[in-house]
Order: sequence, then C-alpha cells, then structure tokens
Amino acid sequence: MTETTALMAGKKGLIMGLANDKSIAWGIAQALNAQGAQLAISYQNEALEKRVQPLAAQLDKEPLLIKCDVSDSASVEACFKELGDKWGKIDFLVHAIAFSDKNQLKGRTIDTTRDNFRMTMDISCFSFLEACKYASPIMNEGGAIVTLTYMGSERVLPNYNIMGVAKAALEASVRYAANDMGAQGVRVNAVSAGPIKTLAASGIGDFRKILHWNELNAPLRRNVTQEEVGMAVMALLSPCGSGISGEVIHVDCGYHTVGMLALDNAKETAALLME
Ligand code: NAD
Ligand code: 0WE
Repeated sequence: MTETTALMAGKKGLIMGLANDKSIAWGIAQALNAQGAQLAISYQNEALEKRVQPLAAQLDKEPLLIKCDVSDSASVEACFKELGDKWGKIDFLVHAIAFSDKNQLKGRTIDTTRDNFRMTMDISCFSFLEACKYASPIMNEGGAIVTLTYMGSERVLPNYNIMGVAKAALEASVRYAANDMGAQGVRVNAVSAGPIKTLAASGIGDFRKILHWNELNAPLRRNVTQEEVGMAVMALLSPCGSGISGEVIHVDCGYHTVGMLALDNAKETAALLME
C-alpha cells in the first residue's frame, strides 16, 4: 500500500454560505475536511448559527465560526479582520452566496424592480468582489478562491431571471479578480453546478421538474450531487488546480453541452411537460 498525503494538509481557509446540511457549502466543507484542511465558516445570522454549530461539530478539526452578513461591508471587513487576527494567513476562500427576491424569480425579467436588481447584484456578485478584496492581504502565495455559479448566466432558463444576469456579472468578476490577484500567486475560479435541491432551491416552484429534466437529458443521465460539487471545488483549491485561473468549470453531468433533448428519453421528457 502506498501512503498518500492529504491534498489540503496544513491549509486553512474560509467557507461563506453554509446554511444547513443540504448547502453546496456543506459538500465543499466535507471534501476539504476529508483532505485535511482546517476550516473557518461564516454564517449570515444567529438563526443560521444554530444550524451551522452541529455541522461544525462533525468536522475533524474544530472550525472557527464567524458571523458575516455580506449586505453590510462592516460585517465583511470584521469577518476577515477576525480571521487575520486569529490565523494570520489563509490559503483558500469559498463564496457560495446568492440572493434575489423570490417573487421576482418568476414572470418577466424586464419587470425586475430597481431595488431587487441592486439587491441581487449586491448579494450575489459584489459580495464576491468585496470578499476577494479583504481576503487579498491575508492570502498565502499559492492560495485560491472559488465561487458558485449556474448555467442561467450563459443561457435563458425559465424563472432564473435577474439571477442569471447576476451570475453573468459574477463570472466576469471571476476573470477580473483572477487578473488582479494573479501577481500575488492567488488563483480565482468558479464552479457552475447543475441543479441541487438546497434551501435556495426549495422556494422555487417546478424545481422538481428542473431536476427531472436534467436527469433525463444530461449526458450522464443523472443529477450532480453536493459531494461531487464539493470534490470539484476542493480539487480547484488544491495543488491539482495550480494551473487553472479565471475559469468557469461546469459540474453538471455534462448538461451544458447538449443542444437538444435526449431522444431515448423523449417520451418521459414529454410526460414531464404534460404534468
Ligand atoms: P443555500 O441556501 O444552502 O446557500 C445560500 C447561502 O447564501 C446561505 O447560506 C445563505 O445564508 C447565504 N446568504 C444569502 N444572503 C446572505 C447575506 N446577506 N449574507 C451572508 N450570506 C448570505 O443554497 P445553495 O444552493 O447551496 O447556494 C450556494 C451557491 O450555489 C449560490 O451561489 C447558488 O447560486 C449556487 N448554485 C446553486 C445551485 C443549486 O441548484 N442549488 C446550482 C448552481 C449554483
Ligand atoms: O442560484 C440558485 C438559487 C438562487 C436563489 C434562490 C432563491 C430562493 C429563495 C436566489 N434567491 C432566492 N431567494 C429566495 O427567497 N440556483 C442555481 C438554484 C435555482 O434557483 C432557481 C432555479 C435554480 C436551478 C430559480 C428559478 C429557476 C431555476
């Protein structure tokens, strides 16, 4: 038997966007934990702190828990200050945060209000740039950042609406942040995940149909799991990703490549549409 060293042994970093055990951030936390990383986890508010604590207890190394509401710059600054004071430098940052008014994740995108446009872009895109800004002075050379995006940035998907616009801006932000931080040896990438039933997905009418549609038509003929997204993010943060920056990697069972529904499943897909 050959002994192998854990990919993230001795590495420390922050995960933003953990709400519960269904969160993509939890899949990422578990994959990083399995490879020996030491985690800090930020949560949005006290209600979520209660959900995060029992998850934190399942990790091998006790994580640092920090409150961080990204709608408040002072909260973001304080979060990274605490991280710097307690740990000095970090090696990775994961941003898994998005938010839009639920009532505008339906109907026409052109009916989005100015207030919701601002809020959606603020929470789902600006928060990523601001986190990169505060992470920059405390990141080790060789460090890496990953954010989560969705194919609604590239193509029109029903009801994703202004979130698709915000994800397009987020993916462009990844390229600019990658260029800004490359000189300090820090890589910045995004993972574009296929649909997963999380808290952020549960409020969406027809989410079950979206999942089934993908299962019937993705090249792998199944949906992606939280664990698979976690492993891909971990790989990007690890030395396996050392040559990758400014990239958007799809972890969606290949769905983004198809141009027509799968004819072998056409009857089932049609039945899904008739429900
Ligand atoms: P989730 O609900 O578990 O996570 C969303 C997180 O955003 C929560 O932890 C929430 O607390 C946090 N958040 C929202 N507003 C915040 C604020 N003001 N301050 C701090 N945190 C705030 O859902 P998820 O599906 O795991 O979402 C994580 C990321 O993955 C999001 O960027 C989402 O767009 C992306 N994504 C999700 C899917 C999917 O199908 N679930 C697919 C592709 C990409
Ligand atoms: O990025 C996301 C989730 C985005 C999201 C979801 C919610 C629901 C609850 C942002 N804000 C809110 N606000 C709420 O109040 N995904 C990729 C998952 C998702 O969301 C959709 C999808 C998919 C897939 C919305 C409409 C259509 C498809």
